Amino acid sequence: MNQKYEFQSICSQFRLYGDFISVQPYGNGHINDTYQLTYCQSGKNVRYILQRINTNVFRNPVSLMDNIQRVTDHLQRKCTNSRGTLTLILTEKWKPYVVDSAGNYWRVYLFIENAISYDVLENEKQAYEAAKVFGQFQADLVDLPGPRLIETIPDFHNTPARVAALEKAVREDKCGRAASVQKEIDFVLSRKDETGLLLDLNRQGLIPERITHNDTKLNNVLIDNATGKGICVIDLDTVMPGLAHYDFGDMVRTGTSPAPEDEKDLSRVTMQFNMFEALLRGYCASAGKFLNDVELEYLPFSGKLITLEIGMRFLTDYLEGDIYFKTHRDGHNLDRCRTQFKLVESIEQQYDRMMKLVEEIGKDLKK
Ligand code: ADP
Ligand code: GN1
Ligand code: MG
Repeated sequence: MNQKYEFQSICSQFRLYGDFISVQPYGNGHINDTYQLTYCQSGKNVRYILQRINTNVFRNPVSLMDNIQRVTDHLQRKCTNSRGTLTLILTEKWKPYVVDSAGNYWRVYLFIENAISYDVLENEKQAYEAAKVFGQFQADLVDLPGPRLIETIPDFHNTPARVAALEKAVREDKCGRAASVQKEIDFVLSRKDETGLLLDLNRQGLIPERITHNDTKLNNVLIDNATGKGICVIDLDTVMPGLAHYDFGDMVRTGTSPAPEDEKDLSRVTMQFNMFEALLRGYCASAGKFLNDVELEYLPFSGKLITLEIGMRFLTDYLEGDIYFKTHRDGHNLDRCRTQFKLVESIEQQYDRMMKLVEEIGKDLKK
């Protein structure tokens, strides 16, 4: 492996014991650089996750790590087993991160063994389990003590602001790509009026601010290999104040289609109702106890909104020259955008049925 970073020097500053064995790139995240780190401890190989925080995206890594430390400490106090939450490894100086000589920020977590994260879910049980764990995550953070968490990315789910960013990218058209994606631009503009709906409800006091994960892509939850149970929420960089809908919406975006996020064959992209139902039931099994009636009513809408929002972020990045999300081929962001918009259409087609289901579940919750 190309030793781009001074791994041994970085790792030596964390409280990691035994002999350093190896470090290898790991996972499919679009933002941070993730590595699997192996140490030999008393003859046994032990794995860790080492991550370089993307500071182009997270401009204040010190506050971000403070958020994560507060959240993981709080979750650990509630958790009965060591695999139920991420565990940070601190440095020799008891800090949760190391800054290397080039100014990169690094952190280390215990590796959660015998569990897997899925880019595409295989069945309803996985959907139910993953959604239940994300709902429990929100429930566990309801009583987080101390000041409001820092917004690690301000306006992260402010959809109207995301539309404005797209419009700016279209005006500037830095890469001369706008004309070729007029259809996708129009797709967003024709739905622009709906994009402020959740923020309006929040301003009217109908849906409250909560502590939310904000990046509940289904590969950000680990599922136990043996039992199939959802065990741990990972990727905590965007845990901050938000609306419950941001989390449920992203579950619908990433958990209902049988095709991957960057599928080129759009005929494969569809919102599978059975998967939506499993997500909704799983989420309500844990979050049902604190959601109010309006929050519940707008869960189907959140699926549509967040899918549209992430689609427009991919489109914006395509227009700006692929500078935000990691890409692995030409047109990758555009492919991702198109799958999102296809999914939005599929959600729109099944919307009445989704609303009926949420109504039914709402009645059951009250029994
Ligand atoms: P990104 O922000 O780039 O998405 P993540 O924190 O989600 O990075 O990590 C990328 C991948 O690494 C995850 O999808 C998961 O497969 C794996 N991973 C992350 N943390 C752990 C952990 N503590 N134990 C096991 N696997 C992990
Ligand atoms: C990024 O970090 P990762 O890969 O889990 C992004 C999310 C997007 C997602 C799209 C901080 O998530 O907002 O929904 O890609 N994270 C950030 O796949 O921008
Ligand atoms: Mg991730």
